[in-house]
Amino acid sequence: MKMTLRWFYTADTIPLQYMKQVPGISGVVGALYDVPVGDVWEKEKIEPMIKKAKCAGLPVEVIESVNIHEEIKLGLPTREVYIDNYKQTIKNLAEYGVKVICYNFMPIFDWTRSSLAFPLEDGSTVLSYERDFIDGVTPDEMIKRMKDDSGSYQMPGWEAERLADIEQLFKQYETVTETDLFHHLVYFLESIMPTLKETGIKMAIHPDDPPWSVFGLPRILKNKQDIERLLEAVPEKENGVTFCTGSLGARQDNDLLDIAEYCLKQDRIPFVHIRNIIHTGEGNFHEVSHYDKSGSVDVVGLIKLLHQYQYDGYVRPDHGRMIWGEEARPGYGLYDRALGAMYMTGIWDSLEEGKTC
Ligand SMILES: [Mn+2]
Repeated sequence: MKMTLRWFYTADTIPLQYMKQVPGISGVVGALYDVPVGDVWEKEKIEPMIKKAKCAGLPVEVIESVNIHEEIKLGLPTREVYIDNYKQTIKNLAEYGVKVICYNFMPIFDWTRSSLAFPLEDGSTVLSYERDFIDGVTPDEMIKRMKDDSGSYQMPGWEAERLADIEQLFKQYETVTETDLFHHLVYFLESIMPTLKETGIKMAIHPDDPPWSVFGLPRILKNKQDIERLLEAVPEKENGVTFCTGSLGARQDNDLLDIAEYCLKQDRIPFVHIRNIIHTGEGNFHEVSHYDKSGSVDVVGLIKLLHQYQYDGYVRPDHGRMIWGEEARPGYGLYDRALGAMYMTGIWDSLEEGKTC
């Protein structure tokens, strides 16, 4: 298990040195934030990002995310240009030591929440999801809420330019079924497969967040059945999953350990996001600390399972609470993620000890 932290590069308020001070951190999960979705990530831009992290002693071997252009998701003939660009981006990233690319295939919205600062009893704040709220607002109102809640921070996946023409985007998806969307994903993966084989890079799809349809848009990565269908349709190891406990765990009928074991058996999890949440009603949940007893996710069980499979891929604490008066991008303060990282490393190490007895 390689423990990492997500890093927002030039937009991050947390110095790399602080991340390095968290014991057991082996690298950061990086990205470029000034390249429009669909354009090639040029080497001139990749190099300074990778170098900056490397100089701080934190290699970037995972990228989160190289987002997929809507025309690929929509399956339009013009997707070929964007697929070619994606292949070039993969080649460029491979030259700088990148091993895994995290991405998602959710139409329009990367992830959705009703609040980015839901107060917990202990005075900390977290991200939350209330089904009735989301069901009762328009996408425009939703975008405004996200913008207001995030203050001056740019939330990943909520880039203003991309969401400017929201009505047009929704119109384009009117005739796209879940089956269509799935075929478009398979087409994309098959098209880039030779490049993945040539470079050794693995793709790790992030599950839908939340794992059900929002605003009537199709969703194809919600549960075990969806994951099975994808792994079987494109059986190469380069087609993997970002196992996100917070996303998949938002559905009470998802058995996280069962899904994880299904994927681990086939070596199909290049990247793990560990986030704990608590269910507060059907379709309602909020995030909590990574501590197992804080929420509904069996964090200890998952790490035991990873250890059982001698997992050597990348893990990162996903969203943390905002604690100790820290001001940072919602979900991505340093303090609670550092606690989470140490907690997970501690569980892992205790299992290592057990092995030698
Ligand atoms: Mn995640």
